[in-house]
Amino acid sequence: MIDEALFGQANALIHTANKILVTTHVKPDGDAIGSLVGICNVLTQLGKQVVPLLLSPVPQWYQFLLDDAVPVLKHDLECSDLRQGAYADVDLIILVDVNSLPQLSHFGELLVKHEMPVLVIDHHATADHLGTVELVDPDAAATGLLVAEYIRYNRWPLSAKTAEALFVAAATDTGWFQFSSANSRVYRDCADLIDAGANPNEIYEKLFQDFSFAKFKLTLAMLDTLELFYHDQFAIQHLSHQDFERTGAAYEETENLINECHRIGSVKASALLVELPDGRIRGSLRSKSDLDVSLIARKFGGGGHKKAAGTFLDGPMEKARKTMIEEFKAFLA
Ligand SMILES: [Mn+2]
Repeated sequence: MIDEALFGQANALIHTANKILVTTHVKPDGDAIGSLVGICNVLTQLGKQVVPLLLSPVPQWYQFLLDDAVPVLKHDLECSDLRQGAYADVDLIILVDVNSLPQLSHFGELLVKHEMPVLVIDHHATADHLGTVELVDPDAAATGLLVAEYIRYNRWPLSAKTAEALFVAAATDTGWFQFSSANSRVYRDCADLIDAGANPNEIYEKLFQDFSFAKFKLTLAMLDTLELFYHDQFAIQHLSHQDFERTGAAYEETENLINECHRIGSVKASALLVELPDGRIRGSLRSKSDLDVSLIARKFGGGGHKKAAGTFLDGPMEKARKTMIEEFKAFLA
């Protein structure tokens, strides 16, 4: 839970601000986008000028959350554009679902250069303490639920659109309530969001029953590489650049694919290695045991949570694969 005094400090920042820039981490997931939409909606209702900004494109299956397209840095505008046009005279920055510089890419470089108040709303354990005020609770299952808590504290009206966005945040960060993070607090908060207009059945169809055929073919390619180690407790799989070209799937379409192998009873932890167009390897790590995969991610400059973490590794694929198999040995062999 967040100290109420901190909510008061966050309010002070918001009340004195005229134009607020809201952003989130690179490769935004459901929690990132849901939290961003939620806080933007509420601030707009309060009469604030709000300028959202994304640091990577939104995966197609989250598009339904956005009424208007949100500009993407390095795609729709350059860093130098952030001092002019719609982004001129910003006097407060809000970061949701992120408190770490590497996760902010080019925006992080700007952030450290300029003296501007920053409000952080986040639930990650890894923190660079980027905020003037930080609403941070690593026990929260999703940042979206911290946004919901902040709205509730202020008794700000919760629209159906906002409730839907925050429900998506909670539902996706808990693997549709399957992870151990889905505790009674999550269900209670989500019940409130449903009462406010979120429709779980509709959201489920939009998120999980709307795959492209290309994504399905990509899943097959990934499963074809699946290998188990250490008495079948560690699962590793990979996707090459060619797999994306051949199937026509987009890079964003790997989200949640790693979880498939956790349906195997013996599997306690897993890695999915994805070869990027520039030759780097993106490693996603998952655990469904006490094994803390963020420890492994951090060794390579990455980060995340105990049960879900990520990092970049040097290529080629075979080298990255051997490195990961070796890293998990200490935990599972
Ligand atoms: Mn999150």
